Amino acid sequence: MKVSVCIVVLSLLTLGVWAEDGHQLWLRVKTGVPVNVSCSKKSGTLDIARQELLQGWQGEAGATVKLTIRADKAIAGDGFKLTAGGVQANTDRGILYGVYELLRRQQTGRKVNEEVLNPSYALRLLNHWDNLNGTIERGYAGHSIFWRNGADSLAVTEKDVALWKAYARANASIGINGSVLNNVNASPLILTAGYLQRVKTIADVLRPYGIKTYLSIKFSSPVLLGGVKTADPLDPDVVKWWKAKTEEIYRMIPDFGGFLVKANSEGQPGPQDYGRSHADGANMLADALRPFGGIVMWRAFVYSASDEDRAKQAYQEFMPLDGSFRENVIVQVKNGPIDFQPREPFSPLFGAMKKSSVMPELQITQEYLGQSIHLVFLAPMWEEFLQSDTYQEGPGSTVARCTDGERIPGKHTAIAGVANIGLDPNWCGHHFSQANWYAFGRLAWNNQLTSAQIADEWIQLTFGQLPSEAAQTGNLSPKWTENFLQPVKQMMLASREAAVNYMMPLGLHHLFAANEHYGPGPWWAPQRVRKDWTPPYYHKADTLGIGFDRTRGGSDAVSQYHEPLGTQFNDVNSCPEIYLLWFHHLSWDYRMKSGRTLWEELCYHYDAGLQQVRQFQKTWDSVQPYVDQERFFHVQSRLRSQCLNAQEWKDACLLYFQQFSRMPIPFDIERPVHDLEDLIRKDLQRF
Ligand code: GCW
Repeated sequence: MKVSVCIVVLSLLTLGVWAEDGHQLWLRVKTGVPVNVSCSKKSGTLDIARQELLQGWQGEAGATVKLTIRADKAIAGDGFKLTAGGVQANTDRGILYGVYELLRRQQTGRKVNEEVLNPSYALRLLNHWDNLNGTIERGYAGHSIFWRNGADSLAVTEKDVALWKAYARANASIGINGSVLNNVNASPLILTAGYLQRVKTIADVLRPYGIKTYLSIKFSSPVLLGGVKTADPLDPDVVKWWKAKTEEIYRMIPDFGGFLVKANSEGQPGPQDYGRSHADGANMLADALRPFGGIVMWRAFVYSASDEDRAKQAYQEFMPLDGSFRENVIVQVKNGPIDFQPREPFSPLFGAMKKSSVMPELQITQEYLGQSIHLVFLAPMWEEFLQSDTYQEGPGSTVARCTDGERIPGKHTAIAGVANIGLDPNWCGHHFSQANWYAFGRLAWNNQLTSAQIADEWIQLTFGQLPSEAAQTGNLSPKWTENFLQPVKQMMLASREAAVNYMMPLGLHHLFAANEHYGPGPWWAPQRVRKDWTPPYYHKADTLGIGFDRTRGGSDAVSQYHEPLGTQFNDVNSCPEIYLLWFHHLSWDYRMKSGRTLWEELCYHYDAGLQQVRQFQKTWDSVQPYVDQERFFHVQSRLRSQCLNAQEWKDACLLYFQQFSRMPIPFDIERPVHDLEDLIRKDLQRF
């Protein structure tokens, strides 16, 4: 018995198959090649840089790497220069990023040429929607790494510190330099002494890794905590309260980053409760922060239950305020006009507000993209968004260029991603969701990177082996590249379009079952629920057709886009088919470019999505010899659940819409396997 166990273990080891919970993310190197590091300065950040080199060096054995802090006109902000002999930067943080880049190149077998690399955005932030009781809004990877419930909720343990360090290191390795530690649906308690003390402790751990700490605040805090009668931003007592609170924070955390605010949105209090504008609210906080160099990130995610098309409301609210925000306010805008759907056109606020700093908010946590069950690589979605042309000053004014300071010289350039990190051993719930954390950081650093390059790097770092080890196991060999890297990369790159196909193709959006935003619920529309929170508001299916008419004859959302884009979206013949039902209500027999009817095309998309997931299963099974068992089986089991869910999406949407189209599902498509009544019953039972 013992002998056979030994043989199994030995053969697993020789196959390179080792147990693995994924906790190491893309940072797996334990023993580097010997190297000398020389640096004329000492600091916590530089110590980390040195340590990383000693641990991860894969270059020439015994080489000396020089870390030089010297101003250079070509190097901007956190940027750095890679040279033959080492890394040069303006700041310690720049050195750290340079070291991570150097190691990444070595570990993925890329060349290190003399090159300057500057970040696209000065501020590259994670937004944690972590509640102070430890739960995470839209979190699918366990509880918060920062907060917990119970009697010992504020005690800082060694385990906490170790985890925060590992978190900070992972972020630093991809250039993330800020963390908002709590949910935008903020508890006022975050600003009380006990919690601020914990924030200070976290800030002290994150600081050497170049990460600044920020907090979400509740606008009514002066009333809830300070006994002030109002939270009116123009009231002197309110101004005084925020000033004092801000000073208190900076006494504890001198490099505190600032506040993130969700106001007058989804029931949160805000300046409009007192007849004031978003600018009044943001500016009051900005004034309190300015003496310390802090910033306000004010969210544009606002909409009300009015008759106005929800997709138009943020623009209507914020455009008139352009030019009235203080210099240290950044307006934070979600990528799409609705809400992190599998596919949306970009929000028209990008390229529109020219006198304010505007930052994109992306969602790394897969609230609407299969959560931590589905394998969906989000880089293609973000690439599509960043490379969308706003035409704000003629062609080439991509969202990327309008937000990184190139086209609209904003005072601040920034980007945020809603984190997908929790206490699960693998941090993100799904091993492949780690790739989304990674991709966000890489794109925040360089918004011109392609999804393919990011996938390539991530796969190599996460599943590959070091050049020094690969010599023995053959893991970077052509065989590994052909049998593992290429198919897995293809799967990742196809995965977002697959999700769009089986959930909401051709511009459909928000067809989710209530609240949980996972399964399908195109039918869901109880009387008591706000219309704009129900799927029929978005798909508008009836016997005549389907889609939201946002043309000039409809809600006219198209006119919020610059020309010629507005006209392109408005005209059904030039509107890209990926956005067709976002902008148009069309008859079921509308002729698509393929020659099929709209109904048939919809059917083929839903089916194609399901088939794609089946293909992912085949791909993943085929790479088993190259993956450790733990991660292999975990992903395999998630793919099975994804496949079941994709089948539900297809069946639910096709059978539901078929009641209106009254047309057959094309006969070469696999038949639904569910009954519509069962799916609806199952869904409604949850409420
Ligand atoms: O996407 C929606 C989510 C809410 C979230 C809100 C927001 C934090 O369903 O859970 O609240 O957006 O972004 O404020």
